[in-house]
Amino acid sequence: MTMQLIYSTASPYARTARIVVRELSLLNQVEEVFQHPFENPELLITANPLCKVPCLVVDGNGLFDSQVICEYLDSLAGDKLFAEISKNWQLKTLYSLTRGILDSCVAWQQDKMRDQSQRSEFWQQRFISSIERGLEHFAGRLDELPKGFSALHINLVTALEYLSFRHSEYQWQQKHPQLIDWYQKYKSRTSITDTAPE
Ligand SMILES: N[C@@H](CCC(=O)N[C@@H](CS)C(=O)NCC(=O)O)C(=O)O
Repeated sequence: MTMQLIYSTASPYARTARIVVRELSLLNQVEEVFQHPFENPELLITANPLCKVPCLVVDGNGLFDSQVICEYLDSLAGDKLFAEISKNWQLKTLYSLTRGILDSCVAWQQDKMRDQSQRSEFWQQRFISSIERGLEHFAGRLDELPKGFSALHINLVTALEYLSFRHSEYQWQQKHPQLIDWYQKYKSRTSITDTAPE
């Protein structure tokens, strides 16, 4: 069975799905199709009425959003990346926190894309504060994360690299030095280097 994963290179959500594909050695079953959502491509709109990436097309049906795609792919490969998370409410909550941090990072970027006069200092500060508190929460709990490389690790590495990519002025290494050693352990994995945002 060949599935199509519709993605854009800048999307951190799409990146998590692409990392999962590589971690689970599913590249031979998943064809990655680049589409820019702002161009409203037919393939994407047909598969996902929200016209957002990522979207996985399986037997003509769209699967979304990124969490659903990642969990679906993991189920095909024998439940590796979510195994510990799905059995533990605290880990599930930490996983949700990684998604919330990604949401704030993307919302902040969307605000930056507006004309200067339409940007909101209020909302930017709220996004930045939630990112800051979220990463501090992790900085104090690194020993509570799943032992192996998991879906939670994937989201957190993706969030840190998205900050470097879109919000370098945030200087996450300076703000959260406890996360640097943790990040160094994972940043050279092929799944990570292969999917770096452009
Ligand atoms: N909750 C969704 C968010 C997906 C999302 O917002 N993707 C963005 C790219 S980062 C997108 O496609 N935006 C297009 C739009 O909002 O029209 C997920 O986890 O997949």
